[in-house]
Amino acid sequence: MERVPWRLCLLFTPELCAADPWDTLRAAIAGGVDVVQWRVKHDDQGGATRCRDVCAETDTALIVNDDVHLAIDLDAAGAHVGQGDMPAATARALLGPDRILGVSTHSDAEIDAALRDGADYIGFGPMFATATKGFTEGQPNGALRAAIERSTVPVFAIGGITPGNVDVVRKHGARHLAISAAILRADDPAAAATQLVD
Ligand code: 3NM
Repeated sequence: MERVPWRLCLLFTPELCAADPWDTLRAAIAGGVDVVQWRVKHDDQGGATRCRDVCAETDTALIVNDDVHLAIDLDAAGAHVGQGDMPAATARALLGPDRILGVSTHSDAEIDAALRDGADYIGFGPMFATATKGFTEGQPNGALRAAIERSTVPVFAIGGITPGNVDVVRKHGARHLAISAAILRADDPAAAATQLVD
């Protein structure tokens, strides 16, 4: 089995959901999300545990954003670190060889460093402007394809991707997506996930 077999990552932040977060999470998974990233910046052990349990109902992989210790406590599949979080090399050492490490990247230098530090996948973005992280513009045309060619591990395109613009990202070579608002805020999260994965 591939080390990172997933295609559609949901960045799950309960407060961003338009409807009940747990209904939204279950619907997103039913629609085609195959890895969930718990992305909550404050301490919420109860929420994280519930997220782990909902993922377990369907054997959906769980990745914890930023908090490597929480990832280990929850026995999650792995952890994801951004450029301002714990250094990737430290995260790699703490996670050990079996858990997955994801790293956010935005440039060639960050991609090279992430690979050197042992990332199993990288996020690359932003593809478009997105309020979720306060980016006002996307990467230039061609940047995603260059990142995919440069990387030896799967590249999750991220940032402002919606069912309406996913074709553009796909044409630039994307085979892996990481999505927050377009699923969490959708009227029908399952349908949004299905449109993205199709
Ligand atoms: N990281 P949405 S863009 C968390 O480019 C995050 O590193 C990004 O959420 C990066 O799908 C982003 O709502 C926001 O735009 C993703």
